[in-house]
Amino acid sequence: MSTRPEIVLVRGDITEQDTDVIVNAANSSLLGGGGVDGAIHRKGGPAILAACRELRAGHYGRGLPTGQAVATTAGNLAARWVVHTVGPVYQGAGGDPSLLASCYREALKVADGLGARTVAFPAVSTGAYGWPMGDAARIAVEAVRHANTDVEEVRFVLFDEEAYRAFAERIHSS
Ligand code: AR6
Repeated sequence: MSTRPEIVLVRGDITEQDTDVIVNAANSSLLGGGGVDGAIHRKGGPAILAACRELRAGHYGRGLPTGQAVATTAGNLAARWVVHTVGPVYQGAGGDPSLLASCYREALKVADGLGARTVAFPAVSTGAYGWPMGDAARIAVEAVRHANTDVEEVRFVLFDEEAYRAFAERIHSS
């Protein structure tokens, strides 16, 4: 039976996490990029890109749509799987948060399908895609809190102090 996952905050580098799954803030091409995506491919090695290319050659011929998630091997990383999700690009105040919430929900669904119990997330969309950190933290924490999942621990891995504070405020304010 699903219970609410425990939420843990860590300041650090997501590629160093030993969770069953680490989530990649990818783009629709699944073929790599900067930020978290670049770090995961660099450290995880070529097996991840090879798996992404296979996905593109198969079911995801047109790429992974925004708000969805898909798993690959984690290559040389300590995690067992990488779950790639594509966050929305921030379109300005009043933008629709549902696609960003969907990234967290869908990644947890994929993790459930794998039998994963621990999942590490970065702050999706808050780098190259420009989503303001405080708002992104609110959306992420709410989405995880309301997710129907068997995952026992969700670890938000925040790269800098600003991100860590934004998530800590959200967790402690409600
Ligand atoms: N560990 C944890 N967090 C990190 C790390 C890391 N190693 N590196 C960066 N961050 P971004 P997005 C933080 O740009 O906004 C890529 O090129 C970073 O400080 O990685 O969803 C993709 O290919 C920020 O707070 O993801 C896409 O094209 C957060 O992770 C595009 O960027 C997310 O920043 C996706 O943009």
